Amino acid sequence: MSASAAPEQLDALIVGAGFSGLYQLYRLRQRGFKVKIYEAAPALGGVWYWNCYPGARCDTYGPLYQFSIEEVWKDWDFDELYPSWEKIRQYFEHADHKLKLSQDIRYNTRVNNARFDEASCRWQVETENGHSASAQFLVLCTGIGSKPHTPDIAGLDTFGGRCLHTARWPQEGVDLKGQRIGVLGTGATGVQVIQEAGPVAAHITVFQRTPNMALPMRQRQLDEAGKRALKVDIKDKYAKRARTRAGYDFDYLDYAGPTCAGMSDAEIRARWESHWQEGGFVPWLGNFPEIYVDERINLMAYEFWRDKVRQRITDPLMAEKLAPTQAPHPYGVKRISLEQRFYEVFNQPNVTLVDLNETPLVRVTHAGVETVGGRVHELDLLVLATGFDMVTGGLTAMNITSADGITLRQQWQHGVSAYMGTMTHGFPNMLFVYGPQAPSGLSNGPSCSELQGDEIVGLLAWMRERGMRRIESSAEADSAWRKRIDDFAAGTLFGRAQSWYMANSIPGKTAQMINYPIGMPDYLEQWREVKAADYRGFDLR
Ligand code: NA7
Repeated sequence: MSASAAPEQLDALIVGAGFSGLYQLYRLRQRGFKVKIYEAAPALGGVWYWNCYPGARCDTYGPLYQFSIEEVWKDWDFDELYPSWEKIRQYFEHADHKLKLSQDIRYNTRVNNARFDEASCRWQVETENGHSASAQFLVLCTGIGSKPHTPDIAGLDTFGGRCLHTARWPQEGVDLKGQRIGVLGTGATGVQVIQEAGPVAAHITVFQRTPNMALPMRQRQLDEAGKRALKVDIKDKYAKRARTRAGYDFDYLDYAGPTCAGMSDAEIRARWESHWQEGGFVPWLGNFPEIYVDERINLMAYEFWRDKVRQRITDPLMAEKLAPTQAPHPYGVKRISLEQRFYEVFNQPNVTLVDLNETPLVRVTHAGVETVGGRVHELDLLVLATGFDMVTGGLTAMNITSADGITLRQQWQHGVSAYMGTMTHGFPNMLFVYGPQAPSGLSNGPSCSELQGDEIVGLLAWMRERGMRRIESSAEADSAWRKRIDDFAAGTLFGRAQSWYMANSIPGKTAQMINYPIGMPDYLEQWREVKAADYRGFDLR
């Protein structure tokens, strides 16, 4: 792309071509807005462009991991219940073909700077490749996992082998066969890499800080009948997303019931047994709501999980590391991952588990990773499955400056306050979807992208109908929104784990509940109330 002299004039500039950005493009264009997406990658798909590491796959089952737009879903099927990154990329190409998205996307165009100009009431935007735009609205759709986190580890640059972050995996792939591989991190990504590399690597050394309370995925291949079965009632499934806490087509009401009060422990465990056979997120999102607030029920849930997992691990010492007797943190308040053969990998003779709490990492050397006591784990490939500066990182990575010269980074240096999870005071006409203080990380991604996205499209169309040009959340509304979230979270067990939900897994980040934890129905109810009061909390002109 060559630098163009005059700024591109737009009604709305969207940053990011993942689910939320593409949905905004499609819906705003339908409403007659002149709109473009600027996307850093050379293709659409958001995280699914960058995260092409071996085994990368979605933890949401296929029918719910799509747009609810009939034109797109009616002739699309995934070939597995939980689709791989390769298939999700093909899905985005299909959506592009159907909705003609790419004609309004500038690829290889990373937004560097954006500044609000009060006089024109427009955002002035510059990109890394020298392009510029002037837009009335800046709609940020950078997703929750677009800024990879590389920990500050001594000697990382001295490593003689290859070191790769999973979110910057080479597009041409990497042959893991016969290699001595180290994997740092056992989050959703680490689990997937480890179970993929296990069968082919010469040796794997897993560096674990916190055990993952992973659940059985119960993956299956889909034949034609299986694909057809998943399409039955699909419209009802999409409609139901607005009525469940996490934007899925099931909830605790479908599996556990509204409460476990009055049930014996044996009855509760019997219910969990059937959840376990169901697999996927059912033992988590389909569980009794008490698991988030009641320490006794939560501990029972942990012990149920622990005992199930330990049955699959032959070495008792290994079992104690992966599923400890004492819960490392409450069950379900840190992102649970789905696994297919993760625990069996640790029964292989070529797998070493290093407990970083027992033997902390000292440095990376030319040969590998050195832990306390001088032991060097020799490696050919070091995989950093160390995650992201989740939820806010993609937003604060851009130099976004308010009319008063305050950057978004400065604005949020002591934590985020963002009314309706959509705007922050001082940054007029800048809206974000599937970002901080919206359901986001506590919701299925496409569900939040669409349901919150519809509210934003509706808001911008409402303004246009009334000839309004400027919107800004009030400082009071921002603070009240943050308080609502903080107060709710304080009554739960979320604060008892270090996690990206609580924004405290990245050194230096202000600890706070960073998503909207009260559930999708409540979030949408807040929108209904705000709309009924002519968008109360927003200053509109
Ligand atoms: P996560 O879930 O943030 O996991 C990162 C992992 O890396 C986790 O196990 C961390 O341990 C570990 N980590 C991070 N920094 C370090 C250091 N300095 N030393 C040792 N270990 C470290 O990222 P993922 O990529 O797996 O998943 C992100 C989301 O993408 C996921 O939740 C889904 O929503 C999709 P910790 O647990 O903090 O002790």
